[in-house]
Amino acid sequence: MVAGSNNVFDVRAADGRVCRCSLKGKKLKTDERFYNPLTAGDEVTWEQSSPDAGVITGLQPRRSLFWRYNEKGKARQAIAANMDVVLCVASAGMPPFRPRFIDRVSLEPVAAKLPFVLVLNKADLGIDDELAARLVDYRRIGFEIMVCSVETGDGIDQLRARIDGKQAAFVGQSGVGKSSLLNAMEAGLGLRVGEVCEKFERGRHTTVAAVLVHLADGVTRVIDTPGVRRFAIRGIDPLELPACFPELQVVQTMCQHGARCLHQDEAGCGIERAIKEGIMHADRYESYSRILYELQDTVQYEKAAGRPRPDYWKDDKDEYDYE
Ligand SMILES: Nc1nc2c(ncn2[C@@H]2O[C@H](COP(=O)(O)OP(=O)(O)OP(=O)(O)O)[C@@H](O)[C@H]2O)c(=O)[nH]1
Ligand SMILES: [Mg+2]
Ligand SMILES: [Zn+2]
Repeated sequence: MVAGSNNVFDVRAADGRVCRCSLKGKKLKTDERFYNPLTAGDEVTWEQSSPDAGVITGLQPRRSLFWRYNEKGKARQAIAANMDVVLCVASAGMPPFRPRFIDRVSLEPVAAKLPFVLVLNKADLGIDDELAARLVDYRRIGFEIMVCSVETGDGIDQLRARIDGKQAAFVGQSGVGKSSLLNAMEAGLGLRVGEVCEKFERGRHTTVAAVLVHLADGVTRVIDTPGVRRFAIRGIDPLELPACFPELQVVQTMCQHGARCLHQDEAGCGIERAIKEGIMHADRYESYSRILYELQDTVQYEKAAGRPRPDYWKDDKDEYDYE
């Protein structure tokens, strides 16, 4: 499946032809409820109905999936499927670098042990000391970092080499330059690129739906995804959250309750010392605590009420709330 929504999906046949397809019965049988039945990168079974059209009959098991929680639909929203690597694109400026957004995006790849690369684009706008220090810290906890600029061309060849022969999903805030990077890696892709709003320094959601594109070598595939404002997390057991933060594996060895410690004021918890000793960055701990609170709050609410939590976590209140 290369792209699609609203029961119109483009499927790429083995010979490279793209056929416009609908879903048989408008639904697919899946174990879990999703906001959208299919996303870019999915592999499907389908039947040809005319030379350029067909009907999708089933979804092949996904080898990997990148998703977020859709607040409106109250379900997981699949963003990209079957990728070998997730590249989270961030920018040095316009829009500003948002580490807590990156932390959220990294959870699923870290938990699934899926290769994860943090791509810092717009390096031409300058990397200040604070940003440089964060990159060093992300590298320290095991994230792969690549620095590049579409403007100067720096790092583009390295990025192209990193995804060679793979299916690679590009995710991140709107306006960081995901589509621009893909266009820079290969002439003729022609993905739409948008301006960044000067006033709020944020993108304009130029890419509106995920799309899978085959590069000219015939084997490398990239998935361009729309930028999201807020990256909600649901459906992770709070006790499993620490496993999504590599540095907490070290911290737990300093806690009396070990792997059962959630690092929130428990007796004998080592988190304070760990932050002082530089084992966990204070801002990463802030990220972790906020997500934990969100997860616990949902779990506790739903346990008490026996129904889904109401949607009071509206995302549009704060222009600058990117996490
Ligand atoms: N200065 C500078 N600007 C860049 C760079 N890369 C992209 N841009 C600009 O950033 C703006 C947004 O780029 P897009 O490629 O549309 O960003 P996107 O991440 O695809 O955004 P969405 O599709 O909305 O998620 C455009 O005006 C680009 O020209 C870069 O390396 N440096
Ligand atoms: Mg785009
Ligand atoms: Zn602890």
